[in-house]
Amino acid sequence: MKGIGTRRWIRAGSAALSGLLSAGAALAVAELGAAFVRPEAGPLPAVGGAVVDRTPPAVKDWAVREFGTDDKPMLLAGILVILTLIALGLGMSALRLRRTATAGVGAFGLLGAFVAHQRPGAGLEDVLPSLLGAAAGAGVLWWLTGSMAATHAEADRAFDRRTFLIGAGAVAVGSVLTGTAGRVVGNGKRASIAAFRNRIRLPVPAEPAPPLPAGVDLHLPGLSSFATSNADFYRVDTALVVPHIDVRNWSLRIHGKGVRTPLTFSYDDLLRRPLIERDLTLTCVSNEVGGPYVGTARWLGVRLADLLREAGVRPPSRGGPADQLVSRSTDGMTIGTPVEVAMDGRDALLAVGMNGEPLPFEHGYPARMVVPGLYGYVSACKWLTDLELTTFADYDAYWVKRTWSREAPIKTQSRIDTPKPFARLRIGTPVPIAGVAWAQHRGVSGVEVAVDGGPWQPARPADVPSSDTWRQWVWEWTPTTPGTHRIEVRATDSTGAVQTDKRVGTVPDGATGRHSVVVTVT
Ligand SMILES: Nc1nc2c(c(=O)[nH]1)N[C@H]1C(S)=C(S)[C@@H](COP(=O)(O)O)O[C@H]1N2
Ligand SMILES: [Mo]
Repeated sequence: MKGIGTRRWIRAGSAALSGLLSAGAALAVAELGAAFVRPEAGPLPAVGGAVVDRTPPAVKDWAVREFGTDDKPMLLAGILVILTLIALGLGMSALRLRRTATAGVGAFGLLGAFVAHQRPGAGLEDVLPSLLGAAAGAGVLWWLTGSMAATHAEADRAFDRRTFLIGAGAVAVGSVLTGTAGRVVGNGKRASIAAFRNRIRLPVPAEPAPPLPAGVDLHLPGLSSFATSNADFYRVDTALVVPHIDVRNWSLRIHGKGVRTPLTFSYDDLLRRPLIERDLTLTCVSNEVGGPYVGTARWLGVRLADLLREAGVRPPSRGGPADQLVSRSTDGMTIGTPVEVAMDGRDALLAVGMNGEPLPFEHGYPARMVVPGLYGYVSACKWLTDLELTTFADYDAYWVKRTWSREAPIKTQSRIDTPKPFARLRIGTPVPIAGVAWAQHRGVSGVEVAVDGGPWQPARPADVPSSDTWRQWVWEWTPTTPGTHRIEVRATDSTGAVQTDKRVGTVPDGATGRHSVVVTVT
């Protein structure tokens, strides 16, 4: 016969397991609920989204630096770890305080429901996944701990391991089935929206992109290609769940200060308008010197200025009262763009196509903004649903509330793509030093390379279709001395301004400094 001590341990372990199973059941039921309501209503995305929105900029910057695009899985993993600890705690306390612990599960459900209800675009139904989940979790905890919450002496008699294990097993199986059902329903909905997107035939552009000069791409190994494929295009956003918008229930509204005729467009309305196609380079303000958050795509879209003029909007220079255009997305992002810039004749687009297909879901389907010359956080709202004319004095957009600048034109930058850091080069063998440089809307006029702080050598810039794209460059180097060498690059924009060597961080309006690569010559 086992000693009392061992039995207590077994009961404690069973209680802890009950807590975990309760949380698992809650999440599974919530997953199923969210599949029917909307994915963002699930407690994990809702709480995660709330955490993202409240993360201090310094912490967010650290997370992006440490984990890059993996910051989101890391956040969800962090939430799951905390949830697991709470679940273990509630399970253990159910040993003595069954009612309180069960109520605790309910309280977490209420919290989840409250947070889900506060998320952008949420309706009353967004509370359902958390509430149903909490009910399931509370029920499971109450049921599994039924024979535990008594005095030790009683419980030692009442607790039957076999009965408990059968119950626990049933709960586990039920949770897996429920969670899987949720996944299946959710995936099914996304698949049907994806199938709809796949059937879209984008119209032929009224104004095709100017033909690319033959020499835009130097086709060197290790050098970023001039055109970035959708699969390779960087992604930066706050969305824990990539919005899958059904265009049949989608519209875009233009309204606000100085708008004579508020307008609303359906997806088909947009596709019926004359579309223009442009190669444009997009850059993120969070891109460190030498970083990867930059890419060039062929965008298809409506000229933003046309839509604004149709709504009766005048830029500030022509007496318009609004100097800020705030774009809003279905996931609650707000991005503020100077009206003057949107209407100054540059190819500011309300884009529907990217590299010959409808926008990928990750890149803003069904419609997004692309404004050459401005960092993404002040110009490139994805999953767009609303354009409001207002003033910078009256309204701060999402990132501006979080210490970033109101206005952020792109700073001239250049990057060495090849050779890679710490590459081994051979003495006496010529090697191409190559990369990309960008200064959208001003254009890159020249690129220079220096070795070990020596004289600046002119690199050969590739062709470009306009001033709105990045520019490849190459400089051939024949190493003559063994050892480590530092290769540095700088670009000059078309105004004649040379890229500064002054190192500043990404906050508040973009990093400066020069990219360099250290190589070993043997
Ligand atoms: N809805 C929404 N749009 C957004 C963002 C976002 O977080 N949410 N991020 C912006 C930022 S900071 C950048 S740099 C670009 C990146 O666009 P991409 O992910 O298509 O490369 O999208 C912009 N548009
Ligand atoms: Mo960005």
